[in-house]
Parts: sequence; structure tokens; C-alpha cells
Amino acid sequence: MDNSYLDLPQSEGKEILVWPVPYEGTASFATGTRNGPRAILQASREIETWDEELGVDLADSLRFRSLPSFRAPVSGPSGMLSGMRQDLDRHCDCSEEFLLTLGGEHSVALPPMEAYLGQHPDLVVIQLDAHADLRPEFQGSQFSHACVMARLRDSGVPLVQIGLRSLCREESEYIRSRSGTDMLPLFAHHLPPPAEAARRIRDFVGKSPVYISFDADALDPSIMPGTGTPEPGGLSYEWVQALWGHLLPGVRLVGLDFCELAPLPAGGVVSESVAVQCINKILACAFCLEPGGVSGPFDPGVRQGGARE
Ligand SMILES: [Mn+2]
Repeated sequence: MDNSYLDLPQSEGKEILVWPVPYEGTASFATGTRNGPRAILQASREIETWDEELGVDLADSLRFRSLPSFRAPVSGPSGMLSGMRQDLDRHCDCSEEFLLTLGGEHSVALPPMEAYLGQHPDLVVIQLDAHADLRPEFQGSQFSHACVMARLRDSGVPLVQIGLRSLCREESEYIRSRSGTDMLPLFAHHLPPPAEAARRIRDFVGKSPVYISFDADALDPSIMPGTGTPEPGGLSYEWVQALWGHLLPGVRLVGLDFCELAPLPAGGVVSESVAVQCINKILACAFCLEPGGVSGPFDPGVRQGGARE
């Protein structure tokens, strides 16, 4: 299998390590996230690296190096996590290297987040997700995809949650009890405009390094039908793409994952194409723009300090 992300000539620039993790051990509804990494990688090679809106080309600033695809052991979720930790130790120096992890179910985000936390004790995580993933345990496991942020919160990591709309009462009460302290929830039904959301997130993050964990189901199923647990009323493509232009230039992004993509068996490549565009916009806004705004010639509103609506 061709593991390369995008179809770039050999170039200079910041190296992005790409790690396919085709694991689904605890899926609770529709399955298929084990096919997510391959679908994303395939789709990526069909997509333009030039960003017309931003006036930048990923190929000018970035180069991608694929890591060996993770091979999950048969020993269940805890064996998966320890196997991922060993591979991370071997392949990625999280003190300085940037890792793009492609899931797989959302539980695969935990080892990369832990590894970055180990190097950056003041790490802040931004989670895009329909679900809070804050259950203490789910279906008998503490390491289910429904618990991944609960395990992260065991370490006290400040957490921004964007697109929430499907959670249990206990999760809701917990989030509301922490909101305004070390958690910032942006519910899907109360989303501010992207610039306002970015301002609130920036205030919350301060100067801390940031890790983004992107669950495909944060997006509305009308544009992201290929996911195991679709929830209507999700983020629009335009909203989430605009957020990064306001938020990321100047923020120290250290790592990223995109999880829960389950390619539709009937064919059609909408979901994986949307996933690649979402990943590319994050990378472009984090690494291809000047701090404080857009450097490209095509969007004067953003170029003048990012105050576009
Ligand atoms: Mn989810």
C-alpha cells in the first residue's frame, strides 16, 4: 500500500510525520474506521495542494513522511495503547516533531496526546467532536473511544470541545461544572461566529502549545456521512475551515489527529475528501501563514489581522 500523504515532489520545509493507525476495537455502532487511514491517504493524493482562499501551497512549506502503519495486537484496548506508546517512542520525538495521526477510532488519539503532554506539561487540547468522550468507562472498558477525553482529563489537561451535541447527563453536568475554569465547551447549537470562537479559544489557550484531536463526527453528516456515529446538527464545513484562519496563525500547534472516518462501503469518496481538506486547512493555517494573519493575496479581510467574519 502506498502510504504517502498528498502527492508532493520532494521538498524542503517543515516535516509532518504521518501515522496511519487502522484500529477499531471498541466501536459501538457502525464499524469501518479501520479503513479510515487508507481512504484518507488515497484521497489526499487526488487533492490540490494549492489553497486558493489562503493563497498558499502546502508544497512550499511542508513535507510529509509516512511512518509504518500501526499493527494492533490482539490483546485488546490496553495492549493497543501500550503498542502505540512503544511505536511512538521509536518513531517520533514529540519534543519537536509534528505528528499527524490518522485513525481509526478515537481511542487512538490517547497515546499521541499523552506523548505530547509528556514533552509539554502546559499542553492544551482542542477536541472537535459531536461527543464529549468523557465517560469514566463505556461497555466495560476505560479505554473505549467514548472515554478518551476522560483519560486525558485524568492528567488535568485543559480542554476545548467544539461541536458537542450528543452526551450523557453526567458528561453534561461535568462540563458545565468545569466551564470557565479548565474546560471551554462550544456546543454545536450555540456556536459563535468563527472569529468570536477563535477569540475565546485564544484567551483560553494563552501561550500554551496546542494539540488538535479531530473526530470526523464533529462535522455535520450531510458533509461527513462516513463515520461510525453520525449526529445531525454538526459543524458546517465553512465554519470549521474559517475558524483555523482566525485561530492558528501564531498558535504553537504541536500535533494533530483525525479519527473516526469510516469510508462508506457503497463507494463515494466525499467523506475522505472532506477529511483531507480539513487536515490541509489546519496545516496551512498553522504552518504556511505569517503569525497574525493570512499572507496570501486573495483575502484582504483576513490579511489585515484576521478580523474577518
Ligand atoms: Mn465522536
